[in-house]
Amino acid sequence: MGWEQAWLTYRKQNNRNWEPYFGSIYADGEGKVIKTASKELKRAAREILGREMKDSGQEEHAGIILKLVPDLGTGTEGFHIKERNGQIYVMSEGEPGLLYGSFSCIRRLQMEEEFQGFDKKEIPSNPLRMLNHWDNMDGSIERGYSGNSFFFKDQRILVNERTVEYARLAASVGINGVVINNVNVKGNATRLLDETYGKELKELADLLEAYGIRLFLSLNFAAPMELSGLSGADPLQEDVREWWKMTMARLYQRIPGLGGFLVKADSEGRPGPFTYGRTHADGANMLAEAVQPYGGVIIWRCFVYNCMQDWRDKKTDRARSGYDHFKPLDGAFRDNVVLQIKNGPMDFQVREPVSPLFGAMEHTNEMLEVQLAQEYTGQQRHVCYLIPMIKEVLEFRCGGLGRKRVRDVISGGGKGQRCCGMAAVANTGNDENWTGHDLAAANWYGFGRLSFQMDLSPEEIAKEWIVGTFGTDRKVMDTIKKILFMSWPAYEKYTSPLGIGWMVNPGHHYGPNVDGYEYDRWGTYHRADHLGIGIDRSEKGTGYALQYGEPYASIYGDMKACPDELLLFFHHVPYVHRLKSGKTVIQHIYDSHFEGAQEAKEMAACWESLKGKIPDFIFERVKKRFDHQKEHAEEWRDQINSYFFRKSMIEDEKHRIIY
Ligand code: GCW
Repeated sequence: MGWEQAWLTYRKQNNRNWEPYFGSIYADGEGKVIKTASKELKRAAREILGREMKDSGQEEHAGIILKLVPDLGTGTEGFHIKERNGQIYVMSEGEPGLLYGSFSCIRRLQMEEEFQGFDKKEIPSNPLRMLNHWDNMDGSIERGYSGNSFFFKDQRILVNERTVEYARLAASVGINGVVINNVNVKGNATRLLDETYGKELKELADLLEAYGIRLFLSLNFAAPMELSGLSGADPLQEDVREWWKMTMARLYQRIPGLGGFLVKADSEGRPGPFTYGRTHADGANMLAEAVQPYGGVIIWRCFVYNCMQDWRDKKTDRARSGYDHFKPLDGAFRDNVVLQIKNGPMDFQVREPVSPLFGAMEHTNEMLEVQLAQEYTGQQRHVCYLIPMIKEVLEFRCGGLGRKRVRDVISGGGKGQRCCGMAAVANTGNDENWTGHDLAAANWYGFGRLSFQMDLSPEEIAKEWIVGTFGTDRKVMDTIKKILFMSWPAYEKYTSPLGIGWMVNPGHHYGPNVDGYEYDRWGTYHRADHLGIGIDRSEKGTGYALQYGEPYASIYGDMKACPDELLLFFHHVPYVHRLKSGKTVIQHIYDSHFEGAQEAKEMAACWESLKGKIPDFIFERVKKRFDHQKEHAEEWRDQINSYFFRKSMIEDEKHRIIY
């Protein structure tokens, strides 16, 4: 077929109890999304139970009933499933809720669970649950590790069966918005705004809409100059503002269902309001005003920093920049603007503190951005299950101990906000298995499920994903679960120690290079010398720690209170500094690198124990990646350990060989 079904791989099952339900279906209404829901249930019944579900003209004779119920209390995307006397009612106030409810029933089939007495009400935690694709129109993907784009090829938009399968997978985990093009909008991608791609975009938007997903685009702030030759893109200049209004009016006329736009401005060479001496609120509000009449949303990224900063100044610190730029603008953004904030203040390292911007802007919509594309976490050649990390971020008490968490802020905190939620940089591509590494699909699945239901635990999510993908064999379930939960800690151990990060090669960002941070022309990012390592971000240093509210400003700012795993992010310490664990920093570096590389071997061995239990071609495909990971983990171990051995000239207490 050319691609696989990931977690929607249906296996035949024989459960007589299910039969009464999956004989016929009654769908209340003719809407596009209800039709999809009914189609999906039929497909699952056919492939799992070998049954053709009939359309029933009457509610009382159907096994499954998809029913729109006003004032049900579910909202349009929530659902209520209720089994009663041999019938399953899937109910919602809106069509998308019926689709999510249907996928919930299908998950139950996959998990081999009974329906009798089943009664479940679920309301999505977040209004926006989005995937951001960094796909370029030539078909390449920025930071893509799973082949080429399935949205673009040779400057054209693709709409085909693969797109349908993508929409199914995304909708099945609750994704409701998709940005199809790279935030670095260059070349033809700027033309996504004009009529050049109007027809294809409409087709794509329609296709996605049938799965309850809205299409979003990344836009180029300098589009008025590039498309119409205006002399500038000053957000306060009348002709620029008019241009955007007119452009949006035309675009929304072509594609009324368009969700809105994602904007990267004034960052890494992208144009933005700073050129004109304007603020990011000026820039975002201009666009927000232009899309307001059509219900559009402007998602404005806070990843704004000057990569050419002169680090010799002690207070200069990239980690500070998000907060420094945006905090003063609290309250200045229009209601249909949401700020999209990366989980950490730097850039998707394996360990970072949670960005201090969360919860710091009481009067501004905020949304979380995480990166499933494993740019800094093994590029989908290493396994790295990121859901436990994302969960930690969501649970972080950004408002202070016992106070509000990141999840409360981004979900709108019960204030009925529409403009907030979660976004992930997608890890998908045209590879047959979608994500390059088969186990990386757990991150796509997990992100969707978690964004829909933040109460789910990483364990529950892992279980569902394993069963959907590989079936219910106990040994397969236990082994893959073990691998997933070892993977993030192991990756952290054999790569960068104690929160320091960035020890990768410049450009492609893969593989060990202790001094590889490309934006540091004035010395090494980690500030290691023969005595110590780490960046002083306390009050005496860059002052970054002070961007947090209490108690974090005090905890992070104090070397003794700072948690071990973030110590070098916040402090410069001697190699002989003792951690809370009792070890010295240098001994921790040695030990964790030996341990991590050993754990990579263990994970590989776990996988090998599954031979014969999962399809051969998948087994071999994943084994190859583990073979590489094992070797590469050793390379990491050796490079990091020998670098710090030579720098510090302190012997490993355990006298292991350090190359
Ligand atoms: O991490 C950096 C990546 C860039 C990316 C940028 C961003 C899309 O290396 O490739 O650009 O982040 O998030 O904008």
